[in-house]
Amino acid sequence: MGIERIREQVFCNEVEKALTDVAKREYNKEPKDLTDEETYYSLLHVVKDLSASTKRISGNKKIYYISAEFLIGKLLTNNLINLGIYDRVKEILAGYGKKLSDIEEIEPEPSLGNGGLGRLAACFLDSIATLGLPGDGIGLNYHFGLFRQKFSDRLQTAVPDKWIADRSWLNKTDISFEVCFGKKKVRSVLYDIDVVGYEEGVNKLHLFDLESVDESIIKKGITFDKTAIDKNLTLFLYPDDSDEDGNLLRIYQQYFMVSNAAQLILRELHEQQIDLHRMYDHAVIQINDTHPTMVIPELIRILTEEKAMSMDDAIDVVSKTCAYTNHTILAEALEKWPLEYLEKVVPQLVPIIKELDKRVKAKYKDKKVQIIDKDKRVHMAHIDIHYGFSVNGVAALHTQILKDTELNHFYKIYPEKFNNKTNGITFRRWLMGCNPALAGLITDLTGDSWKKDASKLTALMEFKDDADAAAKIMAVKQRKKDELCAYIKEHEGVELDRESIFDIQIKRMHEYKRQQMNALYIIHKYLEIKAGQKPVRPMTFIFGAKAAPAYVIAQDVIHLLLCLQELINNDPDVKDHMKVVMVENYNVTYAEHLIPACDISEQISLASKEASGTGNMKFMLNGAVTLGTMDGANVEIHDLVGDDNIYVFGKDSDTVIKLYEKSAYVSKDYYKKSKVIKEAVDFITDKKMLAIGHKENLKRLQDELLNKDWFMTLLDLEEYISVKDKAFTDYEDRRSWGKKMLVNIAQAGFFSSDRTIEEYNRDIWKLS
Ligand code: 26V
Repeated sequence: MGIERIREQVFCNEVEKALTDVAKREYNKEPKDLTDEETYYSLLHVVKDLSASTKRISGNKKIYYISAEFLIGKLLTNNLINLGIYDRVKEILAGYGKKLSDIEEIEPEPSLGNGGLGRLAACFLDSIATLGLPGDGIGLNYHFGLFRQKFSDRLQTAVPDKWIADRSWLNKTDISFEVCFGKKKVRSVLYDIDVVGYEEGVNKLHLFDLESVDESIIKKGITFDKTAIDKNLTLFLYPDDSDEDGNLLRIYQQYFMVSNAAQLILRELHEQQIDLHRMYDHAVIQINDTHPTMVIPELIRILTEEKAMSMDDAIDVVSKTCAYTNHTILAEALEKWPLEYLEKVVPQLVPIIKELDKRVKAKYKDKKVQIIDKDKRVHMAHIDIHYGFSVNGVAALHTQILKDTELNHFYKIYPEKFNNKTNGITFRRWLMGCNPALAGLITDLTGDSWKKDASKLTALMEFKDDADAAAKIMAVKQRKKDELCAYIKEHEGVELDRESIFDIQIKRMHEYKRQQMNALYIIHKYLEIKAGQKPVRPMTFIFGAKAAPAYVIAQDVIHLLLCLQELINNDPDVKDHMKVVMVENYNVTYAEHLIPACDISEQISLASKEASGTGNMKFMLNGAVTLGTMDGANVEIHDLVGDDNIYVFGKDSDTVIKLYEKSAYVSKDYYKKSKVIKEAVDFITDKKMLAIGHKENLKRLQDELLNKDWFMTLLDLEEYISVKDKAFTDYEDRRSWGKKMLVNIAQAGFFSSDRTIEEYNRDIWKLS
């Protein structure tokens, strides 16, 4: 028996003993007599103890990943896998007549993120620890996170999501800092969550909370007094910012996050007696989108005001410590705070920001690179680019667009700062965790070296003409589809056809992602079936998405989908040929059930708008075939799998960018030209729809498509319909479809976040 195996056995015996001890102490029961809930809390206890006794990763230099979001998902399974005891715990529980999957259900999901940006941060923490790199996340401990979505009257409503239970993965520390907003002072309390690397040591996710936070100020839904800063700061992620108080609250939250981050980092450097003039040799700060940007002026402020450093030196040191990642080119998401707001919230930073701006203006005449513009708005990304040493985009195409257009003025000044880091996903959660059957099959076919080196997945390519291997992959898919049918029946009350094609679009609800285009396809199919044209095989369309509460059109698209669900699933002529289901409160846990069961992965954003996408990678890894535009990382997926193993459609990014430049897109023209488009768009307000839904919402959405359609839905609709029809037809050639699935899985290794983090470390962080 190898040393590793012996260690594992000792560890496993310890686990069983520890579980017995906890059950006795906490519940005065034998483990076999515990309820599922008691079993979960006992396991939580045991796993927390185990990770606390695992070595803390350390080194000469450390990465601090500051992010407003960490969408970590449930942690029990993940931690069991990474501690190397998942199978053993499953066995132990089976011995007590329990299923680990039932125990997993008990865990509340922390809702500390909104979408791809937050989930990426969580994957990165997993990979940083797995690679044994010293690196901690720093963010906020939102008590209610992002809202919980409920459907009522086919509309989205938002309610608080209380994810923190008495016992959770959070460990309260004795670290606490004072944070000043001008003369107003509040105190923080730090909570940590252990981040366990796969068969490695642990790092930390540091989540700061407000000491005086008060949950009782929440009124109806998710409303509360936005001005009660000393009570509300860490209640919600992305509180409504449709008014001034909401905007100010966002700035309060951001400063609270970075002031705490700066104090924590300086405290750790002080403990190691580091000369702050060489801070960059020991610390690197990755700024995840612009939300943490104020860490730059805040560090400069502390170094000059409290550490007696000269302004020149402080700017130099901080600029060599901070690196920025851009995650979007959408104008509305690029933060520009009115100087007046910053004066109200953080007056102490304003002189520093003005100084940074003055230096830029003295050096560069180009107005596009100013920090403070003529309307006195502070461009947060511009601070990052001038006063950080690295600027990266998150997929090859995205970085190219930043260089060529969006940030071209900066690229001309600092070409050496720009670099690409194509996103990735952790295979521990998105394959081993959510699809153990597929992980096992890959190991049976190729060995398990892919677990430590995902590029080894290409060994599967040897089986690309092996009918037996393809059949096994398809059998796993069918098993996951069966499981999903049961899950959706339980959670949504909708019965799905296990033999239909599962076509899935799950992501934030946004016009640029074009869920509305998918809806128009569904209408088109519905009309075809009503006219007697039946599909060869039934089709199932699944959606999951939350819409920002103040984003009206996004709410309308949800309404449209829920109306279609009602209409189609109850129409006797149609329901045996197609089903629509929009799942409620889509989150990481739901994704873990949906992704392994997917046949066709919908990645249909308007080219140039989706920075990368990471769901596309998760689907590919689980053997779904992509139907997508040449946008974000879809471009790289296409390069890897080739034309035969992906369905591509739509205008490319150059064409789209030119259409915007010339204001040349007129949606009405497409509507008038095409019968198919006209029929689908008209149907949104058909009397059948109005009998189910609200005229106000449906009409508003239809008018938007006809008169504005900013994200060019109708531009690509006809091609989308024909390419999607082709994919559905090809699906019937089961042998060749199995091969497509296999090639997708085999080529997915590039999208491991371990690869992404190795590149961040090699090019940006340079941790020794
Ligand atoms: C902006 C806003 C503005 C309005 C309120 C809610 C909200 C929430 C987040 C953001 C930032 C959007 C940035 C973002 O999430 N980008 C996504 O980052 C992923 C990881 O890099 C990437 O895969 C997605 O393509 C990109 O959309």
